[in-house]
Amino acid sequence: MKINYKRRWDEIRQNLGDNDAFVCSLPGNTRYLANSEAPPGCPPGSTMNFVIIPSKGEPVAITSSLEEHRCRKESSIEDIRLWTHYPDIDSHGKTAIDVLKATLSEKKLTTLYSDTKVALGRKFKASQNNFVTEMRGVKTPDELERIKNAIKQSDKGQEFARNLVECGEGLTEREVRTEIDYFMGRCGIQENSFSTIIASGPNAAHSHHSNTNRKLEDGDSVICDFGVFWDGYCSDITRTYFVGAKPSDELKNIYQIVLDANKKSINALTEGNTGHNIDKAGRDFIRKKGYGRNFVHGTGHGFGLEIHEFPSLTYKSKVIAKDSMAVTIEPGIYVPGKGGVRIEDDVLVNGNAPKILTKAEKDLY
Ligand SMILES: [Mn+2]
Repeated sequence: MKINYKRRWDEIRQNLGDNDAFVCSLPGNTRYLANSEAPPGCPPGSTMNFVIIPSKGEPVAITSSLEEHRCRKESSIEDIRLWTHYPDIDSHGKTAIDVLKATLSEKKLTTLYSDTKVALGRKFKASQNNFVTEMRGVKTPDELERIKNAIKQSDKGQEFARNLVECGEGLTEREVRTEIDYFMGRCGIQENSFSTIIASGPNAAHSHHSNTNRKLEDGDSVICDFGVFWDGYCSDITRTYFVGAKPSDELKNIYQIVLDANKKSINALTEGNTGHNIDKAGRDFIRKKGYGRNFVHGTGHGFGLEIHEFPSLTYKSKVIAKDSMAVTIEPGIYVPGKGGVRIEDDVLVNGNAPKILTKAEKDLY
C-alpha cells in the first residue's frame, strides 16, 4: 500500500485555522510529511530541516546541499530548496533558516503554526502547535502495514534471542547483542530502531543498561530489548529470558508479576481510557505484590516513525487513548543486586479489544 501523503497534508491544511502555513522541523514530523519510508538516517533525522505545508499550494522542503541526492530520491515533495555556505554550490541561501524565511516571504506566508519554537523575526508571527506531532499518534492502514512488517522481524529476533540466551552461559552481553543484530540484519531490516539492549544478571536491575563484557551466568535474568526499522517504521519489543531456562523461585515470581501487570495494562488499553489509568492498571498490581518502588519507569509510549513518540503512557499522562494508536506496554521490576524483568509488547488500540501486535512468546517460565 502506497503512503498517502496528500491525505496528511490536507488534514493539516484543514486544521490551520486562520494561519497561512504549518512549518515542521521535528525529524519525525518532516519524515511524516516528506519521506516516511526512509529510515531516520545518519545522524538521525538529518535529511529535511523544514517542511512547509501552506494553506494553499504545494508543500516545500528545505535541506542542505549535502542531502540533495537522498532527498530528491526519497521525497514526496517536489519543491526542494537547498542551503549551503559553500559559494561554488547552487543554493537558495546560506543556512536553513535563511531559506525558510526567503521561502515564506516569497509565498507571502506570515502567520504560522510551527511544531517547535522558531525565531523568525518580526516579519512573521509563529505560534507553537502540537497538531502534527499528535496526529501521528493515530496510525493509518498504510502505516500499520509497515509497523506490522517491522514487528515480524523483531519477533523473529526474539525467537533467536531466546535460544541464544537460554544456552548462552559464558557469552558476553556484547556478543549476544552482536549475534542478534547480525541475525536481524540478515533478515533485511533497514536498521535497528535503537541500540539493542542486553542486560544480564545484576545489570538487569538497571532499566536502561548499556551492554558490557559481563559474561552470562547460569540462572541470570537477561533483558533483551530491541526493535527494527522496516520501510521507515519501527518496532520495539522486550522479553526477559533466563540462562539455563530455570529461574530461581524469586525471579520466577517476579517474572509472573510483570507478565500479569503487562496483561492488566494491555486490557486497560481501551478507546477513551486515560494514559494514567493504563499505567495504573499494571502499577497497582505490582505495588500490591510489594514491588511498587521497583517499577521505575512509565508503562509505555507511542512508536511509529520514531521509537518514542506521542502518546506517552505514564502515571502523570492525561492523554486519551484513541482507536488505532500504536503503543508499547512495558512494565518492569528491577531489584538492585539481583536482576530484573521487563516484558514489552506493541499494542494497537481497537475499541474495547486491544490488538497485541507482537507475537513472540512470553508465557515462558
Ligand atoms: Mn519501549
